[in-house]
Amino acid sequence: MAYETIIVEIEDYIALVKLNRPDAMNALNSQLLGELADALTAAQANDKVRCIVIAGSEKFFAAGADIKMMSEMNFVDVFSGDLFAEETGAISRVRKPIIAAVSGYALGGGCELAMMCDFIIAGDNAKFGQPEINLGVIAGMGGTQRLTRVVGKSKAMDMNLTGRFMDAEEAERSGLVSRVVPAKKLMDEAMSAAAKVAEKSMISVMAVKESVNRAYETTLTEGLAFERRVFNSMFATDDQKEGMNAFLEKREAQFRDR
Ligand code: DAK
Repeated sequence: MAYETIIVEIEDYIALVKLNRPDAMNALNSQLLGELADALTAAQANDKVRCIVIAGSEKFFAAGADIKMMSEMNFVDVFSGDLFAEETGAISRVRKPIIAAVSGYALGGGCELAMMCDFIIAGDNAKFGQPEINLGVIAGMGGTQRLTRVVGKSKAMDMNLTGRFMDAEEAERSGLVSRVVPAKKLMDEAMSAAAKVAEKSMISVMAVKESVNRAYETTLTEGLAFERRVFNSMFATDDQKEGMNAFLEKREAQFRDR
């Protein structure tokens, strides 16, 4: 599929997906989210991809869902069409790890897209926000849910009720992002984090993703039981033998995803 609103580059087992609607600050419309879902689904099926990075440009990751598109919609359009549900469902089903590299604005749906990724690395110029309240609506792809689980009720309420933006330093302090780096070094940092992930056993990587995500879906007791079961199952893999033997033999592990 030829894409018009994203650019995909695959190299060294990393798929770099760049959002590319510069005239609208990468605002998310059905085409962009559809292409993104398609590219991520293809990356999931591609043996040459072991980690995915989603990025915008230096000034904006994405300034939210496309307000122009939404301004022409009514309740029936949004409800009957189940706006963005299929696309976001496809993104959430990707089992390979996804890193968001956020520089500049990540607002509304842009912040929510970053939170759909497995972790966020931010440039020191990043600004996160859920300003939908200024448009007379509320967040619709996780801004009241994922954000609350990540930063807690008080800050999530503050962000969603006032519509204010959070800078990179506050985002790191609140646990929204895993690291903040100088904006100029963001892509190097994100790509080198992706390269680190890409060299692990894909079985362990997907198991980590499943287990951490389970923490958001269940109780601590259930989550710990799930983690234990997954841990035990790792002992059925060749990569567990290889990883542990390589450590004892003081050499690099050669994982084969088996
Ligand atoms: N949509 C469409 N165009 C946008 C846009 C957006 N979200 N954000 C910016 N643009 C466009 C501007 O209209 C402008 O276009 P031209 O006038 O040049 O044609 C261009 O990008 C540059 O914007 P500005 O001139 O405003 O640039 P500034 O540097 O002055 O300001 C800004 C940058 C990011 C602070 C400002 O543009 C801004 O406040 N943008 C809107 C941010 C926002 O309100 N985001 C939330 C959108 S609502 C759903 C799930 C989720 C959602 C919806 C439904 N369902 C599951 C049903 C999500 C909703 C949202 O995200």
